[in-house]
Amino acid sequence: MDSVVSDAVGVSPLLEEEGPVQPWQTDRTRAPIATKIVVAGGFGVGKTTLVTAVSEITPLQTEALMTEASEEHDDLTATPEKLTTTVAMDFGRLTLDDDLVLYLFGTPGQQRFWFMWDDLVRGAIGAVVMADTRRLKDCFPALDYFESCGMPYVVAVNHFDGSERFEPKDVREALTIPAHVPVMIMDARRRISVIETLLSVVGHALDVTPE
Ligand SMILES: Nc1nc2c(ncn2[C@@H]2O[C@H](COP(=O)(O)OP(=O)(O)O)[C@@H](O)[C@H]2O)c(=O)[nH]1
Ligand SMILES: [Mg+2]
Repeated sequence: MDSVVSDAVGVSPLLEEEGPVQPWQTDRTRAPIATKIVVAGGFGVGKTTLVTAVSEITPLQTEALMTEASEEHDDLTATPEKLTTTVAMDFGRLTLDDDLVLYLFGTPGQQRFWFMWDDLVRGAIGAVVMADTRRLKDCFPALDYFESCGMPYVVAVNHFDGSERFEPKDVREALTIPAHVPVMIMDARRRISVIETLLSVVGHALDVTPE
């Protein structure tokens, strides 16, 4: 069954043997492509904001009120107004062009939830690593993770009000991001900006995936 789906566009020899190809079998608009994209980055960088900005379903969030018990673990100096924290993950869905459905999975930022990452990234085509220029080093663990597992990723700098603006090339240098990895400046609160970022993940994943 898998081969019928994946070969529907290229018209598989298997289908020809089984009779004439029906128009619906080659009509790409009839077979939406569902892909999974992971959204990672440090605590408070804007992952939940990004998923919420584009999701057409009410994003599933597993936010919990921050308690005094998490105070010493979760650094709030850059986002003092933040009262909740993602303890498991964010989940949202975005349909583009009717035939490309993106499922977004936001990772929990805190180190104590890293044991979940291997499950969370399974089957994903790529990832967004969000960075806040005031706390660039917070995205190192995510960069290391995707580099080491070979998953295509783009770096998305989420600009917070009042933070100094940087050019993508400055961020690339500061984080030593390889030349083939896209680095973009975005705003997690703006739908268009988030869509641009997600499309660059899809494009980059297609570029780096061997035929
Ligand atoms: N000014 C500004 N605030 C943002 C932006 N993105 C997120 N925030 C705020 O920063 C805080 C942390 O964002 P959140 O999405 O919860 O971070 P997460 O821990 O990565 O999920 C929230 O209060 C957001 O409203 C942004 O682009 N600009
Ligand atoms: Mg969150």
